[in-house]
Amino acid sequence: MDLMQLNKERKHISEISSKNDGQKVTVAGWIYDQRDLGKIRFIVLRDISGQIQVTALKDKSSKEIFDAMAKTSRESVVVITGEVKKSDKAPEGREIIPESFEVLANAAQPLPIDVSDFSKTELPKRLDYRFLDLHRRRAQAIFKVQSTLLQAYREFMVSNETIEANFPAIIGSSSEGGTELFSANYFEKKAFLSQSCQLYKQMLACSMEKVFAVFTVWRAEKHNTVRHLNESRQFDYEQAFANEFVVMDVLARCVQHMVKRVVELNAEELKLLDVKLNIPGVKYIPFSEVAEIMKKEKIHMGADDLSGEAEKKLGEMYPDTIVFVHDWPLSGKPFYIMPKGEKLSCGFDAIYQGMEISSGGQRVHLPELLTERLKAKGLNPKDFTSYIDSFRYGAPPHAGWGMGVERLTMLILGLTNIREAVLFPRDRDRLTP
Ligand code: AMO
Repeated sequence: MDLMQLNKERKHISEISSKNDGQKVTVAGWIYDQRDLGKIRFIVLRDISGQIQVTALKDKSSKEIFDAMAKTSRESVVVITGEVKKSDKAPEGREIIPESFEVLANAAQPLPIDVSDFSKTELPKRLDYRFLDLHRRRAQAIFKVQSTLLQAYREFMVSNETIEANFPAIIGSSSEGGTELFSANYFEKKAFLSQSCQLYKQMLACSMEKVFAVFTVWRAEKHNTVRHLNESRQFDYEQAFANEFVVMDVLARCVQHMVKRVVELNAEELKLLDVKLNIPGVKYIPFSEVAEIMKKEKIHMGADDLSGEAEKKLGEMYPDTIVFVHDWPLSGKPFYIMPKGEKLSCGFDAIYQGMEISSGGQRVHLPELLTERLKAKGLNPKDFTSYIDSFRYGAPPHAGWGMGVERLTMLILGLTNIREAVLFPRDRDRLTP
């Protein structure tokens, strides 16, 4: 069928119900399953919206269609036109009796991975064939939810009168400390892939007041864990005339809105993934109090950082809650975080379902103090000249945060490995596909 015509005539499978009984429809999709009972042949056809049974009877269907239904391999792409029939036996009470059957693309056999809903193929192999893994409804469900998160983030930010921004991905010096940088050749100069848009979003907020971005970051961390990627995406936010408490409140409302939208728009996907999702509550705890709790619980954590175990404990104590751990020790936060007295800082981490989803804080907007903080972290202020200078000509106090897109997706859906939440993961061992 001509593709223009197909686009006009095609119905998505989810639009077809028993109410369409007797109507002629055209559907297009992938053959998910086939069954041959001799005189009757079934196909389960899948498109992005759902699945439908296609039933052909030896006596009633044309021989051509009856044969093609058995011959065409699983995951091949077909266009079927036929009559909708109400049927108590078929899933969702309806099926299609085919009148034409056109193969648009054959799928080679055997398939290298199992793409059924009950697939037992292990994650590394599925990622080797990610393009095919994305035929699976469960994989599709994860990225439909992620798409809602991305849209809901923009929705919230736009309603919050925040300006969307883009930032350079190639940078001249570190933004998160000296380590963990991927280097790149940039003509005669040494360059790096961006670890965050931190310095740029700060410079921008000092004129545009409220800015946000969805930004890709690269970190050359050598460890291979189920919660880290070498390339990940962040929801970034920065606001002028704000301290950490102002932006923690923005983060809480933003995540609540994002979760609410997933609940509203992704009921099918949540059901398929067996996830019950609640709009999270909010809890604020100073770092020192968390340290006390963990001491009592005999859970190890650092003097200036939480451990994975401590994050997990917070998740158990406060399920379905965004736990803001604030008044963080200064030594545990980057150079750009504003000190609070000698030992503490205006930095925070947000923990959700037992894992860090975000960190942020009020920033240092005073050039002299910033120079001092860079030196204290063993960095050379000369490498940050334009950043420091940007605060010399009228820069308001400001604060912000960054939140992992894949981390949030993983925690909302209870996935055990962050790689499930990235279309094409980049980790220590993986550069393709
Ligand atoms: P931070 O480094 O804590 O802060 O990152 C912010 C959030 O991004 C996610 N994240 C990661 N996700 C997967 N793999 C990684 N390797 C990885 N690293 C970070 C986490 C984390 O909480 N510029 C600051 C933010 C700010 O202060 O505005 C920053 O990048 O969810």
